[in-house]
Amino acid sequence: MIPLSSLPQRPYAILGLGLSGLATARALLAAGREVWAWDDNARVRAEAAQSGLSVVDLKDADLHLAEALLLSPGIPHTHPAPHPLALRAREARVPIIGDGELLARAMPAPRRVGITGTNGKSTTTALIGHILAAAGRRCQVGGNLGRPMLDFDPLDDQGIYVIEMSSYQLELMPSLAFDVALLLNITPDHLSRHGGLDGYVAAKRLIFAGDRPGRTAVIGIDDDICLDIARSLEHAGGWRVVPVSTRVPLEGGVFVAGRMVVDAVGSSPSPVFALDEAPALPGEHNAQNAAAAYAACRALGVEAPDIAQAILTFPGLAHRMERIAQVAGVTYVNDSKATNPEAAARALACYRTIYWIAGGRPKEGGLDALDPFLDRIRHAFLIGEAADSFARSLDGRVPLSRSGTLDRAVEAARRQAERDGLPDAVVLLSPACASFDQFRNFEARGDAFRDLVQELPR
Ligand code: UMA
Repeated sequence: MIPLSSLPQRPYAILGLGLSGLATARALLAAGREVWAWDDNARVRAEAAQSGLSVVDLKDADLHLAEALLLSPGIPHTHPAPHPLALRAREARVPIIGDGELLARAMPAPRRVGITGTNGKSTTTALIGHILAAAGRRCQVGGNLGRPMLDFDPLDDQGIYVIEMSSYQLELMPSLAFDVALLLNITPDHLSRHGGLDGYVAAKRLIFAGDRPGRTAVIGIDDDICLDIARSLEHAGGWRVVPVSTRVPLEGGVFVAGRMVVDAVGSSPSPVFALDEAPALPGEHNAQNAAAAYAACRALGVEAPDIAQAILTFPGLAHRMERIAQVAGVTYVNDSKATNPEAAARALACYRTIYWIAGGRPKEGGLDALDPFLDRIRHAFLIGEAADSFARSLDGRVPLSRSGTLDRAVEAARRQAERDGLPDAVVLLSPACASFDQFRNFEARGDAFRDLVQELPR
């Protein structure tokens, strides 16, 4: 936990008692600070009160007395409409900040790596943490990835915080400057929350807002928005900009040629590692993640061969194209985190002989995103509420059966994959649906898949 005893003594109002709000409350209380905790959900409030937190209805509190309103990242403060308590805080001239702001104020010395972008930021964050740990660096990894920043261990000036930053979080942390800031890519996302694309891009640019000596910006330049941002940072000066591309060779950057990551930051380009040797990083999107992580770790002084070695042993993130096992020549991959067709398409793009387990509670919109990859599917095994609608969409284009439940789907996929005996066969759980019809959440669905695979006859 981050020690917050250097912070001012006034009370802190906390709105939202999810992961980050509760971690903030714990850290402030441990530092002897007064906490006024509130959540709009009565059940959450009751649980917080039961755990000993002082629940205070912030609409009746005198916010002038508070040092800050600590806002959970998911709670809007501008668009589509500000939360009423954000308006009250503004009227009372109380700063609205997030947990990372307290981390920045309490722990100025350790180095910080911030990772943002529309896609790939969780994998890149975890990969950087993996490489740094393998290189013997003391680091703490979290942020939007799941571990709240105030749950981090305190570090000295040799330590490194590796933080995944969402656009929501970036708006709430004016002092959280980064020594190495990564912007991977930008495509439209969270638009209503940021009042449109311009607002979303402005939030993402905040990753470069702060000032730290010797700072490095690692920017994926394969989309026009990020390319513009890279150019404007270079033009403005103050940052060493390292561009990253999976599409074009770059002078002074890191790029991917074929499946080889090439370091062209120095005088002559040198190949550093082959992506095909990293089983947890399939697909073009992971090529960008790996190249960006490489550039960031070089900026932190890790030697190229050490990075190359560590990338090969990266286990990947749980539930995201997570390779579970190979049984009787068939590889089993858990991509339970793919809760919509776009995410499932990214997984289907990575394999050529797929026994696909899909379905659950369907999202709005169709399966069009999957069209380019349907010829890779040897058979689809459909489960959950989506089984009928998916079967109607895919009928005649993909051989399919309605398995109903995950256990039946795994068994049927195993039998068919083993019977076909094709090379590189993959049984892929990438549901393109939410899990709530049959599971508590996508993690429970992925865990159930892992258990089923581990019980398969070897
Ligand atoms: N709440 C209110 N009033 C509201 C809205 C919410 O009181 O008007 C309360 C809810 O009842 C709930 C709490 O606020 O109890 C939830 O807060 P939160 O949704 O902001 O989430 P946390 O649990 O604190 O988790 C946050 C991040 N969530 C969001 O940004 C939405 C987590 O990212 C992050 O892992 C966690 O902090 C730890 O740092 C998740 C996420 O979905 C993975 N991120 C988005 C994304 O990746 O697209 C940005």
